[in-house]
Amino acid sequence: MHLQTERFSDEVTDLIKTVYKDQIHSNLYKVDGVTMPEYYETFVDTVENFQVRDDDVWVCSFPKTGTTWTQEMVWCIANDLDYERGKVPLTNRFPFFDSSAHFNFSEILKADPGIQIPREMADSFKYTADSPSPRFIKTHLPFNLLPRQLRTREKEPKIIYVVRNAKDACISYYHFFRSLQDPRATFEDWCNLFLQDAVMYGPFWKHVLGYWEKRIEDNVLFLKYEDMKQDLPSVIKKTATFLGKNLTTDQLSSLTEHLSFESMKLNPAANNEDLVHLMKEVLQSEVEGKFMRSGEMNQWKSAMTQDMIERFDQWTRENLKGTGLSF
Ligand code: PPS
Repeated sequence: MHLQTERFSDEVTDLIKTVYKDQIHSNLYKVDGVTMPEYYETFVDTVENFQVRDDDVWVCSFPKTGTTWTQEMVWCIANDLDYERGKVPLTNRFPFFDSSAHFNFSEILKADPGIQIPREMADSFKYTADSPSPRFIKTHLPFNLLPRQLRTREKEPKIIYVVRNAKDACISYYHFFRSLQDPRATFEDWCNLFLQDAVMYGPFWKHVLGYWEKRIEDNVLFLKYEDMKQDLPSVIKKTATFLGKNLTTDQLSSLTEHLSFESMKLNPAANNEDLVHLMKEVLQSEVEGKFMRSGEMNQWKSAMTQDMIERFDQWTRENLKGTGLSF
């Protein structure tokens, strides 16, 4: 399959290289309007022709918008709060479909045969394809890059999208990459890249709106990180209804507790520490940083300058005008 590709200007390309130090992430381009590593080209056909199943459950999101939180919620509801089976790492129970596009693991293994790469990461597409039903699948791909059977509705699995306000998503994304990539770039450089749609999976608003437009379809549920923070039990109930499940009052309160930031941070099966450890090993980063970092809303109030806040707000207003979506 051929998708249209486009390069960034030299100025943006230089900035990208100050943020990402590894080969794959520092070579970003636009494929069908989406910022992806050139290495993604290797997988375009695999993704396009991926065999979707009607009983799959897909959690889709832009990075750092509450994906892991939503995955754990969805998995627990769909599996009748089976906390015992929930001790298996989330990356295994709920594979990250496009994770193989981030690292060339065969090259990494050639350089360092001792490195332990879990099956679900070594070839995430194959691992997902081979998983037994019902499959739970995470992806950061925007709607226009999803497998054909999803886009055309030839298959109609459940799709749950989660979004977070752009400023906090940008801050969370920065800290995550800072801990992995030890960048020369400043936070302001990162914000500039974010606003220019030059971070992986961008443009942010195109990503969000691609799924927002689909929210009216029966198989799509659209959630907000901020609603989960403000009233988690209501979001759990809404998600349970969407998944065809009924929770008792006790189950609702036990799941609310299980999904609290404090519980998830301490839960080795859901706090992604193993994943971060592996990525730091691969990227040879020694920068401190936790996946479960702050878990708060409105971090931008103290993290961004007034000028940057205004730029983000203006950009948000322009992109959301007339869409009915607001934050
Ligand atoms: S990823 O790597 O894209 O999948 O990251 P993602 O899971 O989307 O986002 C990580 C941010 O979500 C926060 N998080 C939570 N917040 C509140 N409550 C719970 N239970 C929770 N679980 C994860 C996590 O801390 C990251 O946000 P920041 O702002 O960096 O803390």
